[in-house]
Amino acid sequence: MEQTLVILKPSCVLRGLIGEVIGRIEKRGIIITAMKMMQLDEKILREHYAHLVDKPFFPDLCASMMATPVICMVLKGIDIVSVFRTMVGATNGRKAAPGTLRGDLCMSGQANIVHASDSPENAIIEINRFFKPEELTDYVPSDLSFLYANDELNP
Ligand code: IDP
Ligand code: MG
Repeated sequence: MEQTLVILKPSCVLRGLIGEVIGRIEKRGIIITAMKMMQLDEKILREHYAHLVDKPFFPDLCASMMATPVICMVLKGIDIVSVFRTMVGATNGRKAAPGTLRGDLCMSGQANIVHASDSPENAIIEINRFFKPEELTDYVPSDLSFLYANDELNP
């Protein structure tokens, strides 16, 4: 089953939204296979946001991502990368659709509470960037029949 890397940003931690976001993840039927609190530094952020290092807002983005420890999670599910990106919503919280995490819970293009991998290829790279192999689990609930149909589990 596919996995994705999620970071609950300092804007989520500081606003007391950790439980709300994790609650929505659980209620959707998404499996959490790894989770930890971590203080990010500039080195890991330059890798993680390599596509943004030349942007004028990069120093501010870095500072905002180092403001508090973050929560890093690995989520598992069928098509989880695209499912969770849809659940997160557009980058700018003011433009994100109602019902999405950003559309319901934030008003900013930068302090937008959640990071989620944007492709299965990047998810693998990002999981390995933020987690050591021994921190990952193969956990799946013993009975998946309440989450998915047989032909979804065994196509
Ligand atoms: P994403 O988080 O929706 O995948 P990206 O374009 O990958 O969006 O940008 C990564 C993060 O950089 C965003 O979540 C946001 O925190 C920040 N960011 C992106 N664009 C801007 C901007 O124009 N101004 C300030 N911060 C930005
Ligand atoms: Mg991105």
